[in-house]
Amino acid sequence: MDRILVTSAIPYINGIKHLGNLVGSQLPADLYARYNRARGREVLFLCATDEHGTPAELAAARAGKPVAEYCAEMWQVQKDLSDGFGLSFDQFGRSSSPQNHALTQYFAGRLFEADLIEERTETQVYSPADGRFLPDRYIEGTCPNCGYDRARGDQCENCTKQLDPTDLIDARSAISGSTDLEPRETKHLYLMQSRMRDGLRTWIDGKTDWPLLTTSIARKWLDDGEGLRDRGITRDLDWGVPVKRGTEDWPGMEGKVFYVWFDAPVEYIAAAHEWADERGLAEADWHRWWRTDAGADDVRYVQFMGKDNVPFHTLSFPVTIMGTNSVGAEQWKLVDYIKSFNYLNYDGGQFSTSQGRGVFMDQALEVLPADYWRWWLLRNAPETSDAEFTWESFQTASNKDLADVLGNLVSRVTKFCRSKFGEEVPAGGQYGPQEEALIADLAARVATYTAHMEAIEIRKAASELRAIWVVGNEYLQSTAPWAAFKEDTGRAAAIIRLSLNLIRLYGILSQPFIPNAARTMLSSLHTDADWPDDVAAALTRLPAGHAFEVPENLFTKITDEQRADWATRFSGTRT
Ligand code: B3M
Ligand code: ZN
Repeated sequence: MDRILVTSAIPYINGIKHLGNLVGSQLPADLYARYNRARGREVLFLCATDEHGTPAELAAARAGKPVAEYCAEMWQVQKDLSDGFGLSFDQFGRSSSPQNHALTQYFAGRLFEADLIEERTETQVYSPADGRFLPDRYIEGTCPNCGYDRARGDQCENCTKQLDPTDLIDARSAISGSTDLEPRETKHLYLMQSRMRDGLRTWIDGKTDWPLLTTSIARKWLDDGEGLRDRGITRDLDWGVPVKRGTEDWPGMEGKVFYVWFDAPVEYIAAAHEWADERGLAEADWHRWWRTDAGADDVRYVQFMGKDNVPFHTLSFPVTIMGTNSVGAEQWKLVDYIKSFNYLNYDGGQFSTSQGRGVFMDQALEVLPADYWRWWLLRNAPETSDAEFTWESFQTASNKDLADVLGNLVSRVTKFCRSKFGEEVPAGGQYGPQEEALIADLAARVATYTAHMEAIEIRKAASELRAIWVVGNEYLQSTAPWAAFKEDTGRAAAIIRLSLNLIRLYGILSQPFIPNAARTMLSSLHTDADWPDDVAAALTRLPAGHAFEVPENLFTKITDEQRADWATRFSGTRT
């Protein structure tokens, strides 16, 4: 496969994401996209903000802003933070884009043709004072279970009991406070997922190489009768994609919008359309990524997401794609591999957006540059079980791996060379048995690292990368060029020549994890970043006489005072 399509779950627009969100999809997706680019493959890496639904409306109302304005502002905030973390999206789109409106309506039309959408009439709470139907979350009242007077129509926050709006005592509108609420009939569209059960099962059965976390969730939902029940895909809201069949109005559905989980995955496709439009490219340029009838057959499509998003990506969205492909000539691409993640916890509890608990993306960058965070988060990615962030573990990983091992090697080698041989790769001496042993060891390790990256085994890849840094340090320690220099300048020159090439190798291999440090390493060596398929050859790439500069220190250590300070600063909840 020479072309790789990568998508990350698209973050909700309401508010800044915490580190648990980041490591659950966007960051590992970036790792994989960067790795594939480093291998010379053509990559399209897409993400976006998920802008529809009640949470967006409520957050805008809390901010006292029209929802469109709120979303535009928060998109910019999230975009800047993703740039800050070095997330190398080719497009960071918006699910509210015109392209997504059109594509969502197109898919709905095709699903209707495929007999996978049904109209149903149901009864919901209407508020004449607000002039609208109220979704469960917009209804408040007293909890029949505990007496809490601000329970919501779907759940009591105080005692956690699941509720129906009709259970509430003295129910009122959360928008206007009006208690004049009445049941009214309203029509909605249902996606008949249950009709696709067999097709979905066959498809999932074929995915024997997928992570167990992904397939076990998919199977659980397939087996459980509830899991694949037909889902309402429309809502009585103002903000969202208006319900249409393609470009035509849908009789009886005036004033309604699609449910956020119907249009959000379509944004993966729409983001490619946005990408092409913003660059003045043709339709064919994004179709070749997404339509197998238009050149996307040789694309490998990999999705990244937290485990709570898996049902939507293994069941609902595939129904949209398979159903659409069953009518008409246009054939859309199904996902080839789904990498999903468990949760990251924060210091003995959970990260929580609603409670403001943990470290959020903006705060993290105020404390330290992105590479420190990227390294810790990816090295501890919650792949096979939940993981836990503690400041101690963060301090240790940063100080040991980044500062002591990698940073120290780069600084010792370049500074020693500058002081003894000047700022160019020294000539003289020859590689001997120690170099041969190192090269053989590294060749095996680079092969292992590559295999882990291909398999998206992130923790394993990180620990192999760390081992690759460590063997370089051990080599330097045992060959001791500073001592050798006094007896045999040629020998010291050979060791340093190899070590400078080692820095180049590390720069290339480390790019997906710590892109900023890697860029500094490679640019201070004035070198390219060809993937080291042949490690021995790669370690001779910088010849004697090749000029370099001593880079700034790559990493500084986290002091105990800083650690204690941050632990206190981030112990409470954010306001
Ligand atoms: N916004 C949920 C989440 O951020 C949702 C993902 C949509 S992916 C199409 O966890
Ligand atoms: Zn209660």
